[in-house]
Amino acid sequence: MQLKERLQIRIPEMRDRVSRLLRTAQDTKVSELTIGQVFGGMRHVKGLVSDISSVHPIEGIRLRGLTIPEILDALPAANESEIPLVGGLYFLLLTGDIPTLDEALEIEQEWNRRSQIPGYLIDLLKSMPEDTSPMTLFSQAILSLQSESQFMKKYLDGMRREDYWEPMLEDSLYLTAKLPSIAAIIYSLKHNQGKIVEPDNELDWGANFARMMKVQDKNYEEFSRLYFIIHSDHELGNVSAHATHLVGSSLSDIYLSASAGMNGLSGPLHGRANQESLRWLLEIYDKYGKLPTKQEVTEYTWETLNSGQVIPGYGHAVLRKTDPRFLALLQFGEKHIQNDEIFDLARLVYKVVPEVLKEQGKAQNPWPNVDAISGSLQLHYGVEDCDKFGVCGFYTVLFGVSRILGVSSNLVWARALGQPIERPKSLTIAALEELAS
Ligand code: CMX
Repeated sequence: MQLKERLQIRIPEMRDRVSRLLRTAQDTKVSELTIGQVFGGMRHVKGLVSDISSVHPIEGIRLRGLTIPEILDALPAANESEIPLVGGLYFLLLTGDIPTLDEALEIEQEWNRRSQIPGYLIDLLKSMPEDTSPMTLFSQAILSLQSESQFMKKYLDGMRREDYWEPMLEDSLYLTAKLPSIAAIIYSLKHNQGKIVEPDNELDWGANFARMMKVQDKNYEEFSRLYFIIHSDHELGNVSAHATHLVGSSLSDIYLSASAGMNGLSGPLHGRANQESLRWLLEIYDKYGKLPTKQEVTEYTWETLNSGQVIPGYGHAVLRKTDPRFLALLQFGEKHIQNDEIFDLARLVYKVVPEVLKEQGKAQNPWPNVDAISGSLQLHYGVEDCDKFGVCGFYTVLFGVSRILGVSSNLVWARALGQPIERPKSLTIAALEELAS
């Protein structure tokens, strides 16, 4: 496999760089910590290392050093597609190199070889109460594959530490290959009487997902590729990435680790914001029974803030400008979507909410993140977030499908570089009081 061969070259290079750093600069200070940061979710504390992505407050995410527009430009696309293959993104995340079309297609083939879903996973999902949340199903589905872990088998057989990354890579390919099917099965249980569409091995990851979702509009294939590329990673410190990394640091395999990450993604302040954001847009739309005016959106925004709630999809812990992932989706929608009042409302909200948040003066970042618009686009293609019981959360599953590409790449590298178990120190309040006195 070209991917594995490339990693066999990259890993020794990176090991050399890390051991040189540790040999020559082990005691160099990286970060100082204040009491405000200890109580403030460790914001801006530099305590993790990953080359896979980094978030700049103004430029936004860079995946392997490339901005979102650069990624969309640089990665290879198949046939007549405008949006690159997700397989190419996975190659880039894992190796740091922009793949050729051949290398991107090889990942797609590797995924297709591993795409079969075991019967027990489907039985498990079918056995759950009908009103189970989609993210609970998603996390359980990932966890249920744990008995397939090559890493665990080889670990128990006494594998050498420097070889850990290889079965981790195999497990990561095995899991990521199945994610589009797992998501589509969850959707079919919720919306299509559990009628499962088998993956087509001739199709790529994004197109296969669109097919299994039974979305009629062919453009959903392109949208799915875009969606899965832009949500894949957002630095190692965000909750889903960090939870996966933390659990993985105890040498838990990818299934145990990624399922923990997905439980973190389910929170309303993180990945669930995409469903909260659409719910908020639909509430405004329902209130006025039509596309509201700018004035009406302004009033509704103040009502939400005055009732002590946040405006979902706006603000960010790191970003201080409009999220480029938001802009990528906005541009896609403006090119491909006409006459959709919910998408138009998301665009109108973009004109209103930052001004209101600035006037309120609390949020450090009044600009939208990716979650402010993604739901309006999914809904345009007929993909719903909520089921007939009013249980919502399918959009967070879609975020998770993509995010596992990033967190699994990080775990392969954590194994390759022999990263240790994570164990920061906690202090009592009395200890902090003493420090402050
Ligand atoms: N609406 C209203 N108030 C907001 C706000 C928003 N969208 N964003 C921040 N604030 C408020 C905070 O609640 C905080 O208020 P208090 O001082 O009363 O506690 C104040 O502004 C300062 O917060 P901050 O430093 O700007 O933001 P944080 O780093 O603490 O939190 C985030 C970041 C994303 C949790 C926050 O902006 C938020 O709740 N946004 C809405 C939810 C959302 O969109 N989450 C998705 C983030 C992206 C992702 O992970 O997927």
